[in-house]
Amino acid sequence: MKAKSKDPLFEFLIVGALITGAVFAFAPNSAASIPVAKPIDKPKPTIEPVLPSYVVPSGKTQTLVTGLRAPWELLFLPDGQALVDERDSGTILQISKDYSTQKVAFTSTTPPCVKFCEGGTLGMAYAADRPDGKLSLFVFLTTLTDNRILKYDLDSSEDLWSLSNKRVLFSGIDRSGLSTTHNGGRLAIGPDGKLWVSLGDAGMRGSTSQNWNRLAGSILRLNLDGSIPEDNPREDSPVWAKGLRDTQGMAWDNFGNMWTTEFGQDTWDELNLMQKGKNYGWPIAEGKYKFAETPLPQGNPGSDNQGTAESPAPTPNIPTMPSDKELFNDSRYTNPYFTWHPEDAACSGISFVRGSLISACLRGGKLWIMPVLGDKKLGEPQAFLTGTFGRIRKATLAPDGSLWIITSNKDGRGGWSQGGEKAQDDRVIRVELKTVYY
Ligand SMILES: [Ca+2]
Repeated sequence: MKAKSKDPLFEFLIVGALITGAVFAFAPNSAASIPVAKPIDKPKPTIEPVLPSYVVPSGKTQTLVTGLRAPWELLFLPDGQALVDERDSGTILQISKDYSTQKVAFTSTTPPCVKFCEGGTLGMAYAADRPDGKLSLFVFLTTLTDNRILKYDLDSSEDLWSLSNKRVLFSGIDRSGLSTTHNGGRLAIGPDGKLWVSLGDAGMRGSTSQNWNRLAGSILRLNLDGSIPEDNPREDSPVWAKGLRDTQGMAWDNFGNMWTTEFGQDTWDELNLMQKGKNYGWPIAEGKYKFAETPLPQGNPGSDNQGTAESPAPTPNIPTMPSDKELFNDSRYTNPYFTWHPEDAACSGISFVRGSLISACLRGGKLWIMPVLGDKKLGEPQAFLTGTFGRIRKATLAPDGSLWIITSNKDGRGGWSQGGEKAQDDRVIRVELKTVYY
């Protein structure tokens, strides 16, 4: 019997065809092409990556509270209700969830000055530094003799907040003579849990702002009991930075960097990146330029260039000094990160909100928003709400993710028109935000 032919080449081709067919049959895309080895699947991330983004107003706004007069600070409490204070009346009000207001306390019934006042009941901040996590409220107050920080117990009962146990935490901060100018006055609890205080030069320029032994013209850093932290730049000194003319805004971004807004004299307002122990140049520099200082006038030392578009700032006695001629470059002093002309800025409060630094501007009547692009790196400022609500003192992140702003049209600087009418009151306005990806 003739054995079947077992041609080795024939057998190789048959076996090869069978194997290839089997491989193609089991391949997921058998119609595709030659199978290739698949990489081992990596575990899928359970959290979506956060895209670089920041926030800006969406265009939707809503007036929540009317009838205020020169509100200066707006804070949200842990239960979602808010506190707002009025600079001149010394009233601290609660804004309840239905947007009604109730008086919580008076800091003082004595106005600290008569005309062109910048002082009064200014910044507020709170911390849970009492037993059982109970709260304390810190309030910045200008008196007839000084600027000082009050501390209260802050408690709530049946949705109503109250203040008690008023005491003076820290006093003796310089104030100017007639018109209480350049007080600074913002308070904040920093990421380090300390109480931060932004000040102005009290109208005394270099004699305070360039003197480390004077409180005015500085950023102060305190423990919550009013004592001096051991890791401040100078031993037994609350002064953390110097060379400031009038700083009313402090905020920390997600990299932990501290940013401040500062009113300039005539030509340049500033945004500063704050660093421990640094000197920010006033009055040797204004903005990024050398400041041509002239002798201080007697009496009223001048006020911040916060005047309105219609009404120039009340800066009698101070001659206009051209300070944009010579760039300032001196390693002993730190130049600002951004500058604006006062008519476009005069920014008071600043907040960090979801990737944005948001500064609220008086004379400019707008929000300047700066995207935080990285560590110590900001995108170009963008302007929003220009002229819509008049002078804006502060913008605060609300618990629902929107922004609440407080106007300052009744602060004695002429007032802005609202809808063609001179503003009759100050307001709290809700500004809806939208996210911008880049
Ligand atoms: Ca400066």
